Amino acid sequence: MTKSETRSGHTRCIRPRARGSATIVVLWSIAIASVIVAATQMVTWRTTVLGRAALGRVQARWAARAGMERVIATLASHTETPDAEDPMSVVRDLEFDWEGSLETGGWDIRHVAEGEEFRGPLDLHSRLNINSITKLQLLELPEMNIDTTDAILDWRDEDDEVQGIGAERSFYEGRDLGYVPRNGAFKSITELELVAGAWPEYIRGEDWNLNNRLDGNEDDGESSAPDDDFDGRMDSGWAGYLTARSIDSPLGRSGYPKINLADTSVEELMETTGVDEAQADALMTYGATPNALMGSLLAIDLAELVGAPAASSTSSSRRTTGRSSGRSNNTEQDAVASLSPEQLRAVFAECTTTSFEGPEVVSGKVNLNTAGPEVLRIIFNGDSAVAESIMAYRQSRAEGITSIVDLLELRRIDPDVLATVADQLDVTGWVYSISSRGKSTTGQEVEIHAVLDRSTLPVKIIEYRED
Ligand SMILES: [Ca+2]
Ligand SMILES: [Ca+2]
Ligand SMILES: [Ca+2]
Ligand SMILES: [Ca+2]
Repeated sequence: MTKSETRSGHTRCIRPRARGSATIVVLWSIAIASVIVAATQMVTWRTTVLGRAALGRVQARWAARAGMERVIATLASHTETPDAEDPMSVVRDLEFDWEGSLETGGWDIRHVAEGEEFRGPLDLHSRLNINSITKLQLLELPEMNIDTTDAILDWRDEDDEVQGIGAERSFYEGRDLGYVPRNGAFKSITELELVAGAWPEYIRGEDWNLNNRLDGNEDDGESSAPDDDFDGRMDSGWAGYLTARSIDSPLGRSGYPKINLADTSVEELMETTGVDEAQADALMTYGATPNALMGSLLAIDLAELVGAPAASSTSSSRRTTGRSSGRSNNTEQDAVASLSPEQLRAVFAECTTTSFEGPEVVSGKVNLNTAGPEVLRIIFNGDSAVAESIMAYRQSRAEGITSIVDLLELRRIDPDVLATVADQLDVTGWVYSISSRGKSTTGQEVEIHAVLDRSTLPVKIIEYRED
């Protein structure tokens, strides 16, 4: 008993202590456990949030990508089955693609051109190609001066001879710039920033990231770079009027490759364009002369171009008469009838004097249906009356301008002037710049910027970046 008493007494003495320390251990364990739980919860919560953000970004990215794929499909269908009578149809269809949604997000495609916002992708043929723009046209750009104009021409010409007051290799070497002029075609519009006197402010204007959209930092005055006038309108630099990406297509309005006037047959020309034998022969003779330009056909009579006698007015309007009189009279050079407006349209739609066989891409032309008034003014060497009359004419017809030959109907346009710039003009676009903003249902945003080329099929992505 005593033993047990003592034992129990002993135990009694010890137990409370043991119970106390056990309680402390338990309390500590609980405290530590709750810290661990809290920490784990925090980590889990963070992981979830991060996971959700990552998932949101993926969803936004795919929404943006879906918008781009939609545009690619529209572009491909217009290359495959072009509508020669309605060059504005591609513009309307692309406008229609400007927004769309998936289960997990949606896209928004728009662009600013000459200060105005438009839905859908930007036709890069609404701008002049930096590789074919002339000196007079360059001088029409805002803040442009003659030394920079010459330096731009020096950059792209193949020699090292300084033009006027331009800059060639020796200038760049003398300044230790670490680079010399390309002496070849500009590959991108940002390459222009390497040219002496071509400052980024002149080139980018307010569109600092060159996405053809007015972003927050581009319309907040001095609060962030770049400096802008905070007026809600995107004031473009040279990049708003120029591009290095537009490409001329070897395809005619029919969707088949264009006929090179220097390399065809009388039969092929007659069948494709509806000209008579003597006219076909004259077109081929002209096409074989060095530096033949399509534009000359707009200002100079075909007979005069090849030094042939002109057909009388009665035979000139009758294709069959022209052909038979030509045949009966084979000792002398055949009389050549003037091309009718209809024949001229067909010749411009399906023929070319440009060779598409070399390794270099052919610089793109300006699309008369999408160029803004300022680009049109620059092309016509600063003549704003011509630009306005082209804009008015285009807006009066739903299908737009179907052929450069249409411009001969405009009183304001001098055919001789038109002939000099005609080879820089077209009625359709082949290369498009797209800024597709994807937004997930959770609010994450991803912007895809891409340049798409439909001049041949399949449509090619020639530039791509994500922001
Ligand atoms: Ca040069
Ligand atoms: Ca921008
Ligand atoms: Ca700013
Ligand atoms: Ca502004």
